[in-house]
Amino acid sequence: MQFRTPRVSRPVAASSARKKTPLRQLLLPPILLVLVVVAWTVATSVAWTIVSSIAHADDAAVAAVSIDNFTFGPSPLTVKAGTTVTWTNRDDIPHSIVDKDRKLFRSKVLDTGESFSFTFSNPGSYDYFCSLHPHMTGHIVVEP
Ligand SMILES: [Cu+2]
Repeated sequence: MQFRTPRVSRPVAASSARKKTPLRQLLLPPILLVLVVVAWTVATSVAWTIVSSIAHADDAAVAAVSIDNFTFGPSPLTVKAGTTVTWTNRDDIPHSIVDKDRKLFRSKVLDTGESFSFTFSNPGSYDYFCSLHPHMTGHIVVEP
């Protein structure tokens, strides 16, 4: 009986208060840790998805052809459907780019340093030439 009275009146409140504090201290950090780890995982995966999709889009979407010394290069050039090909005249005389059938694309006469772009939407095999120097020819293969 002498033990019970002190236990119930004072130490219970003290011990329950003592118990609550360590419990919070023990439980909260793991929860915060889990939240931080989850947030970090989501953030990094979202960032990685964005970065890789941008890198992929850059890889697939554009290709370049240089016109130099009466030559298109690289030729043949193989690209994926949807790629935009840009021809740049690096020769010191004017050139142009026209598809063989004269139906798909036709640039204006490009002076030195000027460019012309065309997006190849459909898979196929495309011959083109320079209308000023018809012996200048190039070839592009568009894959699905
Ligand atoms: Cu030419």
